[in-house]
Formats: sequence, structure tokens, C-alpha cells
Amino acid sequence: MILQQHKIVFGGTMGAGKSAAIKVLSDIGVISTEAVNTDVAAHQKAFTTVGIDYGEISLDDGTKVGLYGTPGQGRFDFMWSIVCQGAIGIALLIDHSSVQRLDDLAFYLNAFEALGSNIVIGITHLDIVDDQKLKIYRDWMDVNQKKYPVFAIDARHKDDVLLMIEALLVRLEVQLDIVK
Ligand SMILES: Nc1nc2c(ncn2[C@@H]2O[C@H](COP(=O)(O)OP(=O)(O)OP(=O)(O)O)[C@@H](O)[C@H]2O)c(=O)[nH]1
Ligand SMILES: [Mg+2]
Repeated sequence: MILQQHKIVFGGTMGAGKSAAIKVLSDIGVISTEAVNTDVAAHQKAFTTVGIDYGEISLDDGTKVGLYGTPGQGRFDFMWSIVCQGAIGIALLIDHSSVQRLDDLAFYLNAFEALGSNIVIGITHLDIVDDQKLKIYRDWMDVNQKKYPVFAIDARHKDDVLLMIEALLVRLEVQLDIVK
């Protein structure tokens, strides 16, 4: 199978690292739509995405992947379905340092499962709070009968983010083989 231009979407919580992941991965200058964060109750950070981030990466085999970042804030949820149109995979990022991390996982998974079936989950900020690590997410998956890969990532590290992209491409190949 020849893989050509692919679209991968980053979804998930505010401040989880979606924009950071696209910035660290992109071969081109990222088009970002960050604005001053007025929702400091949700997250203390200075800027937040209010539109779509866009970047691109060319993989070693020549596969060109378009990287699309969504805004994490729930008030922009209408944009998630628009951004996911035509996507071949969704990387959901969850901020482990948030006290409501499992509720976040349930909420974002529920929203994005309706928009695509090829999903991987990246847990970020494990360096800030390293209690329980990935076990709580794997237990949650078991209890809720979900079967998505869960990765420990730092969205500022290229290799971590690349691993998720590669996992999505492999899952896509497997899905295509099954329907052949
Ligand atoms: N310590 C730490 N910081 C991280 C990690 N991943 C991302 N960050 C940082 O977290 C901050 C927030 O990341 P963003 O990329 O702006 O988050 P976002 O998901 O795009 O957030 P919204 O656009 O508001 O939805 C940035 O300063 C990142 O560099 C991580 O694993 N550990
Ligand atoms: Mg962002």
C-alpha cells in the first residue's frame, strides 16, 4: 500500500501539550492560533489554542503527514468534528498533573470516539506528578472495556510524539488489512 498525504489530529485537555507536540514534530513553521488565555480557572497557562494548529512532517519512507491541533477548551468542541473530517488518526493527549485526569480521559475519549476509530492516547506531564503512572489509565481501560494504546509521553520530546504517530499509522494499516 502506498501511503500519501495523511491527516492526524491532536485532541485532549487544555494544556496537555497538543500545540507543543505539533511544534516539536513539524518540519515546517507551524501555523498556530494561540490567544491569551482568559480561562485561568481551567488552566494557568498564558496562551491557549482558539482555532486550528497546523504542521507537517515527512517520515523516513516519504509519507507526508499533516498535523492538526484542536483547541482543548470544551467551549470550542464544535471545532473538533470539523478538524477530524478526513483524519486517519487521532492522538488524544491527557495531562496527568490534573486532578481530574480520569474524568478528562472519559470526556475526551467519548467526544473523539464519535469522530474516528483510530485513536492512541498520550499521557503527558508525568514528570510533574509521577504517582501511579500509566496503571490508572490501563485499569480504567479494562473497567470500561476500551482497547486503545496508552503511551507515556512528554509533548516537548520529538521521539515521544513520533512514537504515537507511528502507532497510528500501524493501526491504520491493520484496519485496512482487516477490511480488504
Ligand atoms: N513538564 C511538562 N510540560 C509539558 C509536557 N508536555 C507539554 N508540556 C508543556 O505544557 C505547556 C502547555 O502545552 P500546550 O502545547 O500549549 O497545550 P495544548 O494542549 O495545546 O493546550 P490548549 O491549546 O490550551 O488546549 C507547554 O508549555 C508545553 O511545553 C510534559 O510532559 N511535561
Ligand atoms: Mg494548543
